Amino acid sequence: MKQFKRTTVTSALPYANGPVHIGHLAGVYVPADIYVRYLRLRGEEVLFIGGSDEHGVPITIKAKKEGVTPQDIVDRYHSLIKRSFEEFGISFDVYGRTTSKIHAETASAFFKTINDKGGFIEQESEQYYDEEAGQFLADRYITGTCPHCGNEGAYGDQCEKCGTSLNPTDLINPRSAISGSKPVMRRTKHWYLPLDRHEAWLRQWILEGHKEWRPNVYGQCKSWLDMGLQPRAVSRDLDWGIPVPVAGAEGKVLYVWFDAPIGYISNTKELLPDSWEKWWKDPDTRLVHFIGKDNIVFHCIVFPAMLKAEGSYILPDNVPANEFLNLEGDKISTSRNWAVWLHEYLADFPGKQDVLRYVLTANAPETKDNDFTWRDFQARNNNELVAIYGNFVNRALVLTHKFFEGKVPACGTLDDYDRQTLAEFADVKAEMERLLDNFRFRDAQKEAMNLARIGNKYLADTEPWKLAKTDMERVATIMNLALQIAANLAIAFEPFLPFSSKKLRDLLHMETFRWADLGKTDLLPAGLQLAKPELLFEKIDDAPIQAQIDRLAEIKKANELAAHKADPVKAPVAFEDFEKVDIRVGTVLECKPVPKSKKLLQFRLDDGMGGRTICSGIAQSYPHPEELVGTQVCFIANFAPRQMMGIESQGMILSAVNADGKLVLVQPRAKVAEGSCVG
Ligand code: B3M
Ligand code: ZN
Repeated sequence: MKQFKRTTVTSALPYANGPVHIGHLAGVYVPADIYVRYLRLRGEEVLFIGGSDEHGVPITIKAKKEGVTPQDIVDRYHSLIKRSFEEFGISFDVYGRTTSKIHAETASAFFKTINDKGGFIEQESEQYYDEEAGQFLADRYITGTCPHCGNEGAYGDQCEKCGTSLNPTDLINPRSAISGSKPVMRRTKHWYLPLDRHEAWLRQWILEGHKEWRPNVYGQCKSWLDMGLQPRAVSRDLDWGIPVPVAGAEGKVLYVWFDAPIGYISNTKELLPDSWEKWWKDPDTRLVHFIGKDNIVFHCIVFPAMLKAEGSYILPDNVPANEFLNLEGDKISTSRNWAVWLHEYLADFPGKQDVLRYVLTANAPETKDNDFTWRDFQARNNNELVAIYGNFVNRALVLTHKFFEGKVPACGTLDDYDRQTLAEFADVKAEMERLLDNFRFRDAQKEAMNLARIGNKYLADTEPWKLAKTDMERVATIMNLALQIAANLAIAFEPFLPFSSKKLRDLLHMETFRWADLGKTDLLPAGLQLAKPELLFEKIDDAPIQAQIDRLAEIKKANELAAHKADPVKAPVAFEDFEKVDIRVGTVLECKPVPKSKKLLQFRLDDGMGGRTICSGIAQSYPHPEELVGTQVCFIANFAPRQMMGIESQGMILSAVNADGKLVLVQPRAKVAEGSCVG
């Protein structure tokens, strides 16, 4: 194996069009962070590059929906995402963004270099154009009927109902999502990266040269290569992105997947304007990309082809891509709100970053898709972090305070059991290294926990609290050894659980903190004063776990309603039964969010009968409730009043559930007298 001088680690740049969730963390950022922390602890030269991906069509769509600019969207989510990563201890050396000036310059220069070398082909083709809006339509901007399942809301690149990936021309009755008009075909010119020209060396480089890549990564590359590579367009007709930097390219921008990976380079430049090149151009530098499986082709085939075409860059040495993490058995989905968002997790479980890091690594989708469940989260916290690691460390500290005034006692003569215990953890370091070097973080973390198990068992078996009556010398030896194991744990867990490791290291007043010390039994000198014991982890009760499970159940129900899963139509009811429900019209006098509730709006209605208050769970569909004042709504007037977040709600306001889960108020088309009956 080639010896490298330094390592450049990148982690996929998340799209700045929404917050990040546990799937992101488990798939990319926690593993990358573990790896980087491990290398740093070894004293190696390493650089950890992150940043937001701020171009691309989904961002423009979101902006349009909200009536704001794409820049507003990326500003909002860039800071939210950056903060989430900081809070979870993802230790980037730089977290940049692709709307930065330096990125535009870097990406343009990169494009120009390839263009000057004749590395692109220019080609005209027919694409959908919206004559009313006066613009070409990205695939996502075209909707129509799916030819496979008949879904009328399919997109030009995919039908989300049946999952088939589509070309815009596959859609029956295509419509522009911008103006609603029927798009026409129009000729347009684009720049293509001729991947076919790169196929031969890519085959050799990956299929022969990188057999050590993870089977999922290698396998995906092989199947792409075996299908034969085609030229790929690297420009788009769009007004959000980096302008194509050549004459005759007005109104065209670089395709987001062309500029985004260059973002790794720009962000390095931003951090190290004078010395960035050695991290990208020196053959003694090892480049490692951490990504999710949906990004494999871009990092293993397209980006390497770009780097090669440019000519002055190194290629990735490894691309440890993960599979997906599911949530309670279902695929994580932003649009269905089926996710655990990092900022929400921290609001619900403050200070428990390491617990989530631990659970996500324990269930890391390294070789296959994996599942996150709240029950497993609770069990791993209570049965592993608290009962093994935390319990052992706490015992060691408490007993040292009890018997030795908190000072590390001197180690006497070891007996056979001590030696056996030492032998058990003698290979932890080598074993962890073998696993970490091969990106097997899940098993590496298991090894670290195993070390805690060894310590826990050692104290349980030797029972120093009993010996204290008869043999203090023996107790001193046992406690010395236990404390040395605790110090080892601070090192072994640092890459995985940095917050608790830091806490432990402070409790133990550890001076040196190096990977090289792992396995040593003289980390804490005799006589060293330790801090007062504090718990590393706390038990998590059923109540907060149940609250999370309930929240997901509610979301699932809403999603099912939205997907019309309630079909077929419910059993028939008699007219006199229907008549029992008294539906009326009222005018909104006041409408405001209910404090501490994400879902509820509080309405004050003129109902023609003296007025009433109703709470309705539509807050997420109506971000500007004050705009509803003066409009009319339909409500059920004869529901028994009920308490909602401490407010008495006198009825129910009617709304329809749209396919995207958004609620739309049912409102009379013309103004009617307050209190009018609906029927
Ligand atoms: N933003 C896609 C994603 O978040 C894309 C990654 C870019 S990495 C250069 O999955
Ligand atoms: Zn379909």
